[in-house]
Amino acid sequence: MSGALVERLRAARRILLLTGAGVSAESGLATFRGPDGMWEGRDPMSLATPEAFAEDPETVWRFYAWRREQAARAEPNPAHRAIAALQQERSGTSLVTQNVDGLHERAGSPETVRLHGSLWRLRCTGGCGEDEDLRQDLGTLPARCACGELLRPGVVWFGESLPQAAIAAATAAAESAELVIVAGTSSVVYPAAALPELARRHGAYVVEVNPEATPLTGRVDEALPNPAGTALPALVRAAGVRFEES
Ligand code: BJW
Ligand code: ZN
Repeated sequence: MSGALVERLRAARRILLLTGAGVSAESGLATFRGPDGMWEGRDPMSLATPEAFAEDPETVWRFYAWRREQAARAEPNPAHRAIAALQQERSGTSLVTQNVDGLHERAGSPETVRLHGSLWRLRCTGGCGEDEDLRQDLGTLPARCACGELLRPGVVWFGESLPQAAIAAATAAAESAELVIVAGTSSVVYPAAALPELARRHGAYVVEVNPEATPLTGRVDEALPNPAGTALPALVRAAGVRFEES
């Protein structure tokens, strides 16, 4: 961690945290593009599409039921908790996540901009507009809406638009941030991957937290090649926020 970064952490009024699946890796959740990212021998990328759902909704529903079970069993880790502590302490902090697992919320993050939706939401594939919290057991999969059409997970698949309000909030946060911390993302999925670049053009100091190099690594002000569960608590403490690991 450079002196310039410590300085920014102390002084920045607007900080943007952009997170991806790697932030939940230390909670035991598989990332998408890692070697452990398979489900029943299939690449999760091949299931996260509207085409896969149209072709075989039951398989896609089973995949998301499995993902929800994994997420429900997982606990937030020090990375999630450090981010929540920073948000609580410094009101100008924004959290924008690509994750759908709900662990930021469970760690106590007061506000989370969810770019790719949530495992804990449902939407109707028909035109009835149903969009609800998932509360009870869905019973037989694929689940059906009261209107008779199929329900689908409330997540964003490839080729689909991101929620308008989320993309607007993320863009505004990127344009006004003095410091951006990008943690646990491979930075290959757009438009999320364009946010650090946008912030940098608007003058932000951009830091990446990832043990592996990504397409973003060469274009940041500082790359910290450490796991998020170690790096984020250290960054938050360097910002002057008291944070206890447990
Ligand atoms: C650790 C760690 C530890 C591990 N600590 N780190 C411009 C250019 C090219 C293509 C496009 C473009 N604009 C749009 C597109 C098309 C497409 C896209 O981006 N394609 C590229 C892949 C080529 N984008 C879209 O379709 C988006 N929609 C859209 O743009 O609509 C308009 C439009 C459509 C078509 C054309 C043009 C415009 C929608 C994207 C939706 C993504 N959905 C998913 C599934 C969500 C539901 C679910 O969860 O199942 O979102 S895909 C998947 O990838 C998921 C993730 O949120 C997302 C990002 O993954 P993430 O979080 O980065 O995870 P990994 O696994 O990739 O990386 C983990 C990282 O952690 C690794 O780097 C590790 O090293 C690291 N790590 N341990 C810190 N302890
Ligand atoms: Zn419906």
